[in-house]
Amino acid sequence: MKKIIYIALCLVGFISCKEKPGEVTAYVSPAPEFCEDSAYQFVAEQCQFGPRVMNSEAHDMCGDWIVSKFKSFGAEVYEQHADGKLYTGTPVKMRNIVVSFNPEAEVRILIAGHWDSRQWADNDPDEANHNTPIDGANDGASSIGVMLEIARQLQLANDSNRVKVGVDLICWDAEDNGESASGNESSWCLGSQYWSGIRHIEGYTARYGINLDMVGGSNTVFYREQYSMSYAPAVVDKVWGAAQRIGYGKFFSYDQGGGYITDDHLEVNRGGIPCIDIIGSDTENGGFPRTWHTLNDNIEHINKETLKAVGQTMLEVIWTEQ
Ligand code: AHN
Ligand code: ZN
Repeated sequence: MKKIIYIALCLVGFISCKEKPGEVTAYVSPAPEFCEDSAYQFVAEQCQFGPRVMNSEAHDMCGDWIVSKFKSFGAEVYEQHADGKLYTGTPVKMRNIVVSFNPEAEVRILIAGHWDSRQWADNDPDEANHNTPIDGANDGASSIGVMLEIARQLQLANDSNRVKVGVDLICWDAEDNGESASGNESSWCLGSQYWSGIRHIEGYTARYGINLDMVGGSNTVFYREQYSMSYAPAVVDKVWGAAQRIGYGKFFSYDQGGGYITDDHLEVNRGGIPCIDIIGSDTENGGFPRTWHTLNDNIEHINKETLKAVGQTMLEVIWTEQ
């Protein structure tokens, strides 16, 4: 009987995976455990709507799903609907989704990512695919998948391990229909451009922001992006430091790489909130992930370990903020 109880206890310890057997760490994190299986499921569910390209039915339906999921995790949800125009001249109906936990808290952390997917696979090796929309499993759905799991953990921790700060999760629309390799910077990030000018709540601000982009790919590493280093070096230090502390230094590299990347974090910075970009690079060539803007950016190339590294680091940052 004793033996059975002992085995049962070991199993519980193992399944809860708070401490892996044989792993001795001096640091005990106050953060809950980020579940990468859950995040992966949220990525898969977005992909099942089909490509979430602007003005499409899949886009609208996935937007409704995102809103209802966040509400089910107990968040306050604001929506911004606005008219935009692609660089091609096409008018688009934009929808930013702003999700708040502890809306009354004064100290706030902003975490964001885009939920739309690109309408052209114009980096696909096969030119015949250049006008085909992409699933955007990594480029789009991965950030929202991580944010949904953060939200689920915030709700679960409500009774026993409640977080002290306010957390806002913003799902940007219309990020990914920019003009490639053109220098046409303002053709990207239409949703965050809009929000930067007109906030979901007048006068809204946050202590700092963290934008997530392509945070679920295989063969992925995160370098310190250069706009982030110029606008928000202390936030870069905080996030990369958190990652090293909990054992994800392999993913959050201090090597040179990344360069200056036009992304939603830039608009947040221009709006006066220091904001970094955690954006995936390919481990082999250091550029954008190999599936970037190709038809291969689908659920088959999503890696749970990458989701875990980013998600757990975000929980670490949230739960250690004073
Ligand atoms: C540019 O290519 C200039 N920026 C890329 C932003 C982006 C697109 N992130 C994901 N998809
Ligand atoms: Zn993209």
